[in-house]
Amino acid sequence: MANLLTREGVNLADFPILQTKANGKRLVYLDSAATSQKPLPVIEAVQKYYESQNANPHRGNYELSVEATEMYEGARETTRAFIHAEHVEEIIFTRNATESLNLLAYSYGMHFINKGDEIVISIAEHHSNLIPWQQVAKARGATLKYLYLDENGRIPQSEIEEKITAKTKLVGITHVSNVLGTVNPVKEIIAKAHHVGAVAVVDLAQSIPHFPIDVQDMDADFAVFSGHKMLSAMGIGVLYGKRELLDKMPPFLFGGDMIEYVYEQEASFAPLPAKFEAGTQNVGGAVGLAAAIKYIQNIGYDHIREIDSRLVHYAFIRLRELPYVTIYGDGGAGNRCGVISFNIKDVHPHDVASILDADGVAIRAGHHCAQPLMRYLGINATCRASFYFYNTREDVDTFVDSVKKVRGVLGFGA
Ligand code: 7TS
Repeated sequence: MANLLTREGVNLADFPILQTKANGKRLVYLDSAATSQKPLPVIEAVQKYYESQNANPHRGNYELSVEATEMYEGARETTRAFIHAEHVEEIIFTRNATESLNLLAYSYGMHFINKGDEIVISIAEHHSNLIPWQQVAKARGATLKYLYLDENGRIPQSEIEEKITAKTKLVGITHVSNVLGTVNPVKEIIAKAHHVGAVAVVDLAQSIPHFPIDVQDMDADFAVFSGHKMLSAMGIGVLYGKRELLDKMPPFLFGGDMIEYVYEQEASFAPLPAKFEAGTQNVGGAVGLAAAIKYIQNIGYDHIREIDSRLVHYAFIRLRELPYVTIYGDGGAGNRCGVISFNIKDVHPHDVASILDADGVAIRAGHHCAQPLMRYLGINATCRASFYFYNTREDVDTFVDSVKKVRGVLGFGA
């Protein structure tokens, strides 16, 4: 195999999929905001689990089940340390960020938000952190309010000051926008939420692959993320919650593993975290998540940030040379994650994605599950290229060369 060490010292041989072809061309994968690719240590940890460690945890009294339990609970501790939660029982495993947010909507929102209360979220939320709160607001007679963005795609201070008030009972905010890549001032927003007595939910889905997270330093009441965007398999996600809040919330799902005693007409429930983990859990997923965390820690967030920034900056410079390209959000590559949303004059994003696909370049086109944001920006859809540390400068070159062909292919002048 060719030398697959990139200039930045990342071992691309760890990512077998990046050695495959798309439409006969070298795959240039620029859709990591949708899901990241998986390195061999993660794939191997999951395989090893199924080859030699698989059993239903918490149930059996035999060696294998004990081992599966240790693997599962070990992954919980690895996750706790990774996000700097205080207590291990504050880590609830779910399927993904979406399920974590629905758990919160049902177990917190439907019980602790009341008529006349206000829920505040940003207009840039992914539907997963928007529709659950819409449902809560409708069911409970509360009002859903939005923090709108300035022309650079940032939340102005005045929005935070004016919208989060004594009526606000819950603030939901994404750390990083999956469309604009902008990094929101979550610490400041959480502080303001606490100042008015509201709880704050932070969506870490797009930030945790790129930034070190400290939920205590942030002072988040709840935080959610998906494993699959940070190198692990699909089907495992996390809900973090402060213990005193999780303790007072009723269970979301009912069934096996989450009970203490069950009688014909009544049941009492297990303490955290089991209270929120009904049914057989995704142990292989948790094992893979722990391996992904170790992989990220071995590379180091400083290094990841450096590579991300260099790639995004370079892509910005090259795209901005093209007069027919509109880039959304902050015009600079400043404080943003590895996401660039753009459109090509007169060309539908789906056509752009298809033309790039023929060159082996995988980008996303559409509304990115953020229709209210699209409407706010006055567009229907964008093209989105998203980068991670396994991308290279050559990937950016191939991408931009392909973008340059688009208008010509469709018969437009330059
Ligand atoms: N929150 C944000 C900010 C996201 O970007 C996503 C997924 C989710 C929540 C939901 O994550 P899930 O794992 O539960 O689906 N975002 C995207 C995306 O941008 N393209 O595909 C999925």
